[in-house]
Amino acid sequence: MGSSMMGARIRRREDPQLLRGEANFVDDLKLPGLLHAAILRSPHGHAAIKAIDLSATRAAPGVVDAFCLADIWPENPPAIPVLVGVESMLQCPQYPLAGQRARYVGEPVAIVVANSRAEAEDALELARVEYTVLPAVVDAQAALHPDAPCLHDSAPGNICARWTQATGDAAGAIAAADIVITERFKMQRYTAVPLETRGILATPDAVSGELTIWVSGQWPHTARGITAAMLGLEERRVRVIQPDVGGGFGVKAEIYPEDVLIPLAATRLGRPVKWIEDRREHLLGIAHSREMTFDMELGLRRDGSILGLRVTIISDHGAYLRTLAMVNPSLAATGLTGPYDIPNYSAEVICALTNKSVCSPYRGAGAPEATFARERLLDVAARQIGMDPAAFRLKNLIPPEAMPYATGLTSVEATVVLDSGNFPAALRQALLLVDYDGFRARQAQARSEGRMPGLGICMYTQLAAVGPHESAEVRVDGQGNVTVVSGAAPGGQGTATSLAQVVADQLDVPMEKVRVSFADTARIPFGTGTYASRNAVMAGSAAMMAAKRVRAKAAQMAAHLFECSPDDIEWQDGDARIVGMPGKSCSLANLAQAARPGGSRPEGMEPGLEIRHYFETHAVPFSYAAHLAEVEVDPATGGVKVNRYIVVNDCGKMINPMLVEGQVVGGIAQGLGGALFEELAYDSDGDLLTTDLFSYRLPGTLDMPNVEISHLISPSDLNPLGVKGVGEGGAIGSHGAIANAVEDAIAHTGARVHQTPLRPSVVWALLNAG
Ligand code: SMO
Repeated sequence: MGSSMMGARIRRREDPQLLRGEANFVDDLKLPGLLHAAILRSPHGHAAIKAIDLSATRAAPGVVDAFCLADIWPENPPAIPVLVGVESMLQCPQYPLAGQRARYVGEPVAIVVANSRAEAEDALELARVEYTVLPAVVDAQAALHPDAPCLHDSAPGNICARWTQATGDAAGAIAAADIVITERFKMQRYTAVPLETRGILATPDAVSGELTIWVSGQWPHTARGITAAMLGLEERRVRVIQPDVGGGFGVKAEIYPEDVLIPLAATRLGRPVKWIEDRREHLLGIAHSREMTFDMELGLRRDGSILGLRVTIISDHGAYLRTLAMVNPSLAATGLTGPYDIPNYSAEVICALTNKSVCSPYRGAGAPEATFARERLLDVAARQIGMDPAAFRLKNLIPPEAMPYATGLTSVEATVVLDSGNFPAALRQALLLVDYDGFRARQAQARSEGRMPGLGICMYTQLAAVGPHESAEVRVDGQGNVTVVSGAAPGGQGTATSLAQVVADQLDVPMEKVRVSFADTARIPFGTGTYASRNAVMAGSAAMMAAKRVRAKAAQMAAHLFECSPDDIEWQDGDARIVGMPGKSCSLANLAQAARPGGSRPEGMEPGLEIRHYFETHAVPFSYAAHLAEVEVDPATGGVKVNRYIVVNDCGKMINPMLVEGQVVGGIAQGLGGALFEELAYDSDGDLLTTDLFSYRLPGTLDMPNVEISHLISPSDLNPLGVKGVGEGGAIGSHGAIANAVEDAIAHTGARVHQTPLRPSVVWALLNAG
C-alpha cells in the first residue's frame, strides 16, 4: 500500500494521554451514589471456618451491606469455572467466598460495602470469624508426602492433576546414551506486579435491567460470560468494559472471587459498587506464578548430540484451580524441547496443591520456567562433556531446513509445530554481536584480577498467539473517518497504535483518520482478548482483513458510480479512480456517503462502508530469540550486575519495530526481576512474608542494562500479516541467560546454580559454600 505504515517506527498514540495523567483507569471512574467494598480475608493459611458473625459489621457507620457465602448461597454456591484443564484434573474449585474452610492467607471470607472504603475497612475489623487453625502445607514436595495435610477431599495426596507428555522413546534413548546428566532446577514463586492493581466497578440500571461492569482485565467477553453464569444473569444484560489498563501480563486474565462479588453487591443494592485492590491485597491475592521444580535426565552421545530428555515437573498450584488452571504446567511440559532437536522426550507433570495463593499464567506462562530449566541443563551438559556451550547448542538446534518442525507435542492451547525460523542463525548473530571469542579472553584477564564476569546464553521458542478467533469491525463514515472496533483488550502495550497502522495501511489513509476502540462487549458481539502474545497476530489480522474487505467494497461502490468494472478501479492517495483516467476520482468519504442506506448501490450490496471480520485459526506461530547476558558478580557481596544484554529476535514481520522492542525490553525487565530478586515467600504456616514493595523487590531502572536488539524476520504463513507474537518473549529468555551468566562467572570456584532468584545472599552463599 502506498502509505506503507507497515513496519514503521511510529510513536504510540496512547502515550500523550498516559503521560499527562489523562488516561481512565477503573479507579478514575466516578459515578453518583458510588459505594465502596472491602474484603475480609483469611489470616490463616489453612483453617476451618466454624462461624461468621457480621452483625457488628453491618451496624457500623456507613455500612450498607455485608455478607458471607452462606448469606447468599446457603447451599450449592457457584464455582469459578476451569476453562483450561486436562483430562486427569480433579475438581478443586474456588467459590466467590470461602465457606467451611479457608485454604490460603488472603482468601476472601466476607465482603462489606459502605459509603467509603475507609468505613468499609473499619467495619471489617468488627467481623467475628471463628476459625480452627489446621496444619498448613506450603511446599509442593512436602504436599506430596503421604502424611501431608490434605487441602481438598476431592484431591487425595494433594495432586490435582498428573499426566505425561511424550514423543519418541525417552527412556530407551537415555538407556542407550553414552552420558546421562541428572539435575534438578527450581524457579521460585513470583508474579507480574503491574503498576495498576486489579479493580472493578459494577453498576446496575434499574430501568434497562442491565449491569455494567468496568474491570481492569484482559478478556471482557469471557468475563461477561462467567459473571453472568455465576450470578444467574442473562448474558445480554451484562456489559463488560475494560477501560485503560496499567498492565495485565496474564494475571488479570484470571477470574477472581472479587469479579463476582462486586457485581453481586451492586445487583443486591441497586447501586454502583467499586473495589480497588490495594498493594497488599494484590501480592496476597493476584495470580502467583512460576513456581516449578524440574527433575531432568538428559541422554547424550559422546559427540554432544542429544538423544533424549526425561523430566518430572512438579508445579506448585496453590490452593485452588481457577479458570486458567492447567496453562502453566502444560506450556512448560510442551515447551521444554524449545528450539532443539530432541526426538525422544517425556515429561511427567505433577500439579500439587499447597496453602498458598492460586497459581496462574504470567507473561510466558510456563515457558520461562521450562526455558530456564532447559538452558541451565544444557550448560551443565556442555561443561560435563567439555564442549563450549555455544557450540553444544549449535550442534543440537533444529536446522532451518527442518522447518516447519512438528515436535509431536500438543499443549492445552495448541499443537506444537515450529512454523518457521533459523535458530542457528539467531545464535550465531548474537555471538558475533557480543564478540564471544573476545569475551573469553576478557574474562580470563578479569579473573586474574580477582573479578568475576560471566556470559550466559539462552535460546527459546514461544507459542506466540493462540486462536481460535479475534474480531474487528472497520467502518468508514461520510467524513472519511475510519473507526476500528476490535475484540482485543490490551493492557498498555500499544495495540491502538499497531491496529491503526494496519488499517491506515490497507485503506491508504493517514493514521490520524483511524480511531481504534476495543474492550467493550456492547460494541462487538464476540471478542477474545489479550493473552498469549496474540494481539498483533489475531487482532491485527482481523483488522487487516476487515479493512481489506472495506476497500474491496469501496472499489465496487466506485465502479458503480463510474459505471465501470471494479477491475478498472485503482487507488491513489486514498482516492478511487478509473485506471488511466486521472481526472475522475472519488474520495473514501464520498464513497461512504454514496454507500449509505437509502442510496443507489450495486445489486446485492449491503449498505454502509463497514465490515466485521472474524479471523479464525487454530494454528499457532512460534517466535524465538537468542538472549545473551553479560554479568559481573561481586565476589565480596554476591551482587550481580547485568552489564550487557543482547537479543536476536525473530517474531516474523513487524507492524512497528519500536513497539516490538518495547515489549522485548519490558519482558526482560520482568525476567531479570525474577532471575535476581523477586519472590513471593511464605513461612511454614502459610503466611506471606512479602506483602509490600519493600520486601518484594522489583527491578528498577538502575538494575537494567541497555538491551541491544536486532531482528531476523521469518514471516509466518499462518496469518495474512506474516507476524508472530512477541509480547511475552523477553520474559521467557532472560532467566536462562542471566542464570547461565552467573554460573559462568562463578563456576571456576566450583559453585553451581540450580534455582532463582539469584539474590546477593544466595550467590554469596554459593561462592562461600566450599
Ligand atoms: S501469561 Mo498470558 O496473558 O498468555
